[in-house]
Amino acid sequence: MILVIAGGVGAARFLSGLVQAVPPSEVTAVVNTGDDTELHGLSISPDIDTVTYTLSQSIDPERGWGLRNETWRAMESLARFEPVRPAGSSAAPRWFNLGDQDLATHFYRTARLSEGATLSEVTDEIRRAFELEVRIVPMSNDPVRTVVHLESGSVPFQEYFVRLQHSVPVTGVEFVGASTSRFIDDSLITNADTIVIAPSNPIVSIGPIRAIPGVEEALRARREHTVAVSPIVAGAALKGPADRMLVELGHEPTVVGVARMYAPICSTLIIDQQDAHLVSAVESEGVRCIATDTIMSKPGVAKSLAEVAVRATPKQGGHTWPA
Ligand code: FO1
Repeated sequence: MILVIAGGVGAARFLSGLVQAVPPSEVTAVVNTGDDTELHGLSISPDIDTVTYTLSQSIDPERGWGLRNETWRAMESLARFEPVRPAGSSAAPRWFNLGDQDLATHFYRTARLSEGATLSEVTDEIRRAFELEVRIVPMSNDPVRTVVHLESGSVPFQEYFVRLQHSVPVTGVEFVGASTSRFIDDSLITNADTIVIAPSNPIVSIGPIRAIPGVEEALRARREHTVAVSPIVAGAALKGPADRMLVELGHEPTVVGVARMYAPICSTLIIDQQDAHLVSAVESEGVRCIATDTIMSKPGVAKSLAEVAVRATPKQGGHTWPA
């Protein structure tokens, strides 16, 4: 079994390549829920939905979130209420857009959670509804919420990422609830033939998962079987604020900086060929380094990258690869 530690868009693209390289039934994605939020009265799990929508090829390819061929009638209709909404009310937050089809997913998840279902139960129902074989599990069934500290105060993750367009410097991040949360299933880490840290934001996508008690130790114990794919290419993130956050929080926004963050839990880091001149610098951090094409917007790269990643570990995902 191949366990992929996943955030949003980059992880979803990697997973869509991995399921072309090995049978989906051999893959489990454990997904960050620190981005989760309650808005419009609905329970929203953005990274889980991006992984689900991408693997079912329903994702809107431009946005990288939400569904393709989307309409926004419900959101447009909320505008009517803005003039009458009392100050301080969080109703009708039009800065956070929910498409009409996407609403169905949030209606279903919110209703099932309110009946007492766990997030992992609902996530599995939704993944089956989208006819996926890949197992998709939340990092925890307990609430963990990423809070971003700014000079002007602290905001929930989605307010930083969407309402503020992540255009403000970050002074810190906090994973509220992580210290009392339980990892979804320890056997996922102990039994995996290969663990892949997907090309997600090391701080706010991979960080919340590492912050769950016991996870860091469990990952250290499997370090030899763990490979990471750098989300930073030529000193920049391909999408989102990862490079700026690394700098703002005192890390080096390069593949060497990523190697330093991941060295305790992974033995191989895959970097893009644009950073091939940094292979030895990465290896001086105690991490084996492989340079290859990691720009998954090009056809076929996600699959070839996934093969390189899984085959870089001793048990190669427990998969029998064609000779
Ligand atoms: N991102 C935006 O930039 N603007 C939005 O209005 C927005 C709405 C949204 C709704 C549902 C969902 O699952 C994701 C949504 N996202 C939006 C993306 C989301 O903020 C990010 O996917 C993650 O939280 C960061 O990986």
